[in-house]
Order: sequence, then structure tokens, then C-alpha cells
Amino acid sequence: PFLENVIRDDTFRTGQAHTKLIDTNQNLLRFKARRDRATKTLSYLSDITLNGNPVAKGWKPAAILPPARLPDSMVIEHHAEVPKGTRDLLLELGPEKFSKWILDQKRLLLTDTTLRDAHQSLIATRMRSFDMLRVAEAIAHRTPQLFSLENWGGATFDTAMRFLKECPWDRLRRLREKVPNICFQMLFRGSNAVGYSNYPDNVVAGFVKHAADSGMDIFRIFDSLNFLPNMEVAMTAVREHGKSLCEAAICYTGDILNEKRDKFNLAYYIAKAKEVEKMGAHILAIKDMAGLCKPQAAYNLVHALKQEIGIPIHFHTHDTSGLNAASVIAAAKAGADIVDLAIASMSGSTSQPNLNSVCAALAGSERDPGLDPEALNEFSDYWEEVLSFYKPFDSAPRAGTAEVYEHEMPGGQYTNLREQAVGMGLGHRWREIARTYADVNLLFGDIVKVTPSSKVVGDMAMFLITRGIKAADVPNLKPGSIDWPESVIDMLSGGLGQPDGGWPAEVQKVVLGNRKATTKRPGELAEPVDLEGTRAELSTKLARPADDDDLYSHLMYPQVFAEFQSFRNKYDNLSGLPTPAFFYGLHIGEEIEIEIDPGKTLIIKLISIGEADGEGRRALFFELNGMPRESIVADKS
Ligand code: 3PY
Ligand code: ZN
Repeated sequence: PFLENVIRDDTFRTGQAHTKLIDTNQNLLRFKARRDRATKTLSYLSDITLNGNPVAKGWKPAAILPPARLPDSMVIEHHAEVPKGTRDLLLELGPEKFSKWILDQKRLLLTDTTLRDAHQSLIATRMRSFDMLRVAEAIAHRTPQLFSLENWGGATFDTAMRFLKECPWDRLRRLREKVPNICFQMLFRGSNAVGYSNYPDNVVAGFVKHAADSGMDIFRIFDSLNFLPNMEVAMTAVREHGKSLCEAAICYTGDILNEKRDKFNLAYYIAKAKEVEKMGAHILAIKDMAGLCKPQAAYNLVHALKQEIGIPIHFHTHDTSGLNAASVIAAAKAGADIVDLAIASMSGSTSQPNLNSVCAALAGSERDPGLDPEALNEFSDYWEEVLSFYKPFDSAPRAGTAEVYEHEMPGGQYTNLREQAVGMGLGHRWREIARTYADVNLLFGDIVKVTPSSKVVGDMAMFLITRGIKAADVPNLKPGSIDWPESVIDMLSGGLGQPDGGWPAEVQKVVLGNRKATTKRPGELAEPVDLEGTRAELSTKLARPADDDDLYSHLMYPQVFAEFQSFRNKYDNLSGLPTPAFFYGLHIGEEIEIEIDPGKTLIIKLISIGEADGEGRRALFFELNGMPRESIVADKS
């Protein structure tokens, strides 16, 4: 193929070619790189078309899924000026004054979680950058009144690399280019950063700095046990960056309306809120990750907090019960400054309540958020079509359920754990799993359950179910007699920090055996990482200089990052593939477009699939920009 380029080259054709042709004509090399890229893309598409994508669990759409339609009014002219938004204001005022500006607003400010929590909670965090970037400019132009877009952090960092083979940093920067006006917001797990276990302090601080430098504005920082010392390093790093907002979250669990459940009562939340305000938070988030905060509880909580603290309050909930839009409205009535909602078709169930409907409900009132209902409907139509690309991952319950008040599972975990149960052949025992999850919570002393503590509770519940052990029997087992899951051992030995009231001593003894537990802050015990040494080693491994993207991706998830890099070496960057093609390959006759470089588009059409040869390989015949191409792959189906 390379020779074809040479033959087509003008210098060559006019007889002026010499042995230095390639050295002097860099276009040829660029052309070659593009051709390599096309070959790799065809090879990926051939493999997925024939053998399926393990991530998609063998599901294939019955017919071609055309690109999701962007309504005409969403197609933004090149030169159209981006309206001013909160990010312009943040840059102009700085974090302190911006936080005061929030308090001065009468209207209810809204965070749209569609690009992070909504898809984390509905489709196991599988949303690809492709589908986000297609509407990003429209978001900037048509919903500039939004307070923020939650679009990064939480589980997205891991899944981007692990399942979608995308660079999470690249997603952040590309969204930033297209949405310069609205604040970006991320979810940050305190000392667990965007991972599932504790990272050394300098890694946490370095990650925050790199994220802020890459365009992140608002860091919602929480700890999975509400152990505030775990939040300090990240909070300091955000404040030191100078341009970003430090939003400290208190996780909501239990039920403040239930006097019998008094571990997590109103006084508990007020004390925590006062503490994070003292620690330097610009905003307080109430993070109701499971959707347990009933309407009256939301009202009482926000009303009380408004009397006790002087920073803005940002209310976050999930609609798992089916009635959390009422909680949002109650929080707004009580004076919440900002609330989290998701675009209609990406809302409800384990996701956030419906942004479009809450806007409609408040229209004309003092707290009218002031968004354009027509634009919101159009976004909903877009996301509804996009959702159809993610069928195999869509396992959220169709309707609300009061069961959530029993198991208290976070929205993002519910779909994942349910998937895991189905994968283990335990789908029919879901009720029992949910009950065991609740029992394990009590066994651990009634704790906050959110990533990663929720994962540990889930690991323990599945462990007990598969071994037929009752949670209530665990304290009576012989210490060290069972190989408990690593995550359980780590948490009960203090690896994630301390829950209020400490770990129950008997359970700790049974699980830890001879191992020692600590009550120190885990970050205090972790040696700092030699960042430059790690970068040098990584550069050797990658055979290129490792930049901060590489460094922090590797530090968070070394194995996942290594696999992502080997995928990239094999297939290059496929984030420009339309989503159905990425997950399911092509139907015969299907034609797709991929922009591989700005302005350079490949048009690929699958023409036919040949018979298997003696060694089980098949040829797939394509048209690539109108020229015939074939790709041969092993048929493993
Ligand atoms: C996460 O940590 O990913 C969460 O969404 C917790 O609610
Ligand atoms: Zn959430």
C-alpha cells in the first residue's frame, strides 16, 4: 500500500523521484500513518463484526442503528459566539467571590449530570466520548444557564480506559474546547481519587492539579465513610490551584425522619457540614448517592443547614425510589442553592430526577431555573436515540422501588451489582442479595455505603451468598478460618479510614485473624510515590516520553492502563468510531464516517463477508473512501 502512495506522488510521477523522496516529502509519511490507521480500523471492525465485542456480551442490533439525530437548532455555526456562562464568571471572580455570587442567586441553579452520574447509574458508565462530543457545542449554546455539567470522575475514569479504550484526559480536554462557558464538575473520591483504594497523598494532589490544568472547575470531594481527614489533601490541592472550586460532600445515608435510626441523624449531618466548612469548602454538597433522602427529610436537612453554615448548598440525589424529584423541589423550597438533575431521557430510576420536568414545575416561580424548555426537549430526544446504542448495558429498573430504603445501594452500584449477580447465575436471587447487602451493612456497624465502601459491602454480600453463610453468623466464626475477600480485609483493617463509632470489634477479629488494624489516616501510612522515577520507568515501557496523562492514568490503574496502551498500539485511537460500530461492528451494507484527524474523514462501508478458509479465517470486503479494501481475520465465533 505504501508503494501505491509513492506511485501516486507527483514528484515520482513526473520522473523527479530520488532516493530521498520520503525524507523530503513528509506528506507521504503522513499519508502512510493515515493508511495504517485505516488498516487498523478495518481490522478492528472486521474482528468485532465477526466475533463480537466481549464488552457487549454478544448483543447485536437487529438492524443498522443510524447516528442519533441532532435537531437543526443544535447544529451550531462555526462563528456563532458562545454565550457567557458560569465558567466565565468563575474565571472573572475567582472561587471565593463566585461562591458568594451563588448565594445571591434567587433562581435555582442546576447541574446537569447526564455526562457522568446519569450514564454511570443507568448504563454502567459506558457512555462514549463520541456521543458527548456530538452535542457538546449545542450544550454550550443552548443551555448556558446551567450552573455546571458533571462530566468526569467517579467511575468514568476507569471505564473509559477499561471498556471504551478511550483516554479520559482527552475526553475532558475535548469537551472543554467545545464547552468553554459552563463550569465542569467532577466527582472525586477523596483519598481514593478516581479509584477503589487509598492512594498516597502526593498522587492525590498531583491528580487534582492535572485535572484542574486540563479544564476541570469544580471538584466534588467525598469520603466513602464520611471520614473527613481523607478529604483534606484533595481539598487543599483544589484550593491551592487557585482557579477551581472546592465542593466538599457529606454522604447521606439512613433516614433523619426515623428516630430509631439515630446514628445518622440531623445533628450528625450538621456537625459534619460545619467541619467541612471549616476545612475550606467553597460549597457543601449533600450527596444522597442511593436516593434515600425523602422529601420531608430533604426539606428539614437543607433548612437546618442553611441556618448553620454560610456556604452554598448543592443537593444531589437519585430517583431510585421514584419520588426524588419531590425531594429536589423540597430542597429548593428550603433554600438549596444548586441541585443535580439529568436530561429527561437520561433521568429517573437509579439516575437523577428529571431536569426537564423540574424546570417545568418551577417555571414562573421565584426559583425558576431559567432554561429553555424547547432546548431541553431536543436534548432529551437526542439522548433517547443515543441510549438505544447501549442496550446491553441498560439494566436499570424501569420503575421506582421502595426496596432502596431497605438495601441502601448507591444508584451507580445497583446496576453493576445486578449485572454481576446475573453473570454469576444468581439473577433470580436478587431479592436475597439485596437483603444480604442490608445485613452486611449492619454487620459492619451501619456505615456510609458509597464507592468504595459500597463495593466492599457488595463483595461481602456476594461472598456470603455464594458460600451459604448468614451475615448474622459471621461474628461467631473462628477468627482467620475463612479466606475473606481482600477488599473486606482491607476495609476492616482501616485501609479506607474509620467509620463514625469505629469497626465492630468482633467482626474485625473474625475477618482479620492475626492481621493488625490501624485507626490512622491511610494516607499518613502510605509512602509518597517517586513521581519522576515512575514517569521515567513508564517512558521506557511505552517507548515514548510519558506525559501527565500517562503518568496519572498509570498511577490510578496500572493494569488497565497497560491493556489500554496495548489496544492503542494494535488499533490506534478508535474514539471517533460511531458507537454502534465500536460495540457491535457493521451490518452488510452499513456505511460509517470516522474523522481520524481534524478534517480527515474515512468513509467505510462493509460490502460482504467471505467464506472461512481452511484455517478458519475470513475475508471482509469493504469500501474505504470508495476504494475496495479487504481485511482478513480469524473467525472465533
Ligand atoms: C462514584 O464514586 O463513582 C459515585 O458515583 C458515588 O456515588
Ligand atoms: Zn450520584
